[in-house]
Amino acid sequence: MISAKMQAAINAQINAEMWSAYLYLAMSNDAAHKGLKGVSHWFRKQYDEEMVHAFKFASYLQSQMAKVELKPIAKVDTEWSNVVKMFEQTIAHEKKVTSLIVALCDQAAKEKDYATSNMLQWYVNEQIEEEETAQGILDALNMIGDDKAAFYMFDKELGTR
Ligand code: OFO
Repeated sequence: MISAKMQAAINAQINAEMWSAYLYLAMSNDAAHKGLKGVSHWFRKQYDEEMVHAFKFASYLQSQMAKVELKPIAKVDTEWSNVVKMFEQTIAHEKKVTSLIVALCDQAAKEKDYATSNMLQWYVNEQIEEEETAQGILDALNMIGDDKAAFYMFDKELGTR
């Protein structure tokens, strides 16, 4: 059984993961609206990943006989001036999520909650990947600059995710 404090913290993280999903769904919709099929697809997949993150936390709570409490999801932006802005926000957001995961790790360590610490290791690794992937895409975008043909290929490439 996990502590009430840990239960509340994981429930807050479920909300953060769902907010992330909502953010990426909004980016997917905006990209579709701008005619960027590949970018839209990439963010739609990212939405799926965030929902997996949320469900994984929910399953963990249930395995510990703890209650999942779904809280309201705060509003997200719905429009971005360009794809660079989307990925800049993605990186900033993932850095913030990483800090939330680290705070959960700190809490688990403080409580000597080894089961939760162990479960959280998956998220620690996942965050490394999320930040690295988003940074790689932003680096590619910066290389592309104003090259329309390269941007066309970039959009196609993201569509293969
Ligand atoms: Fe759940 O990793 Fe992104 O936010």
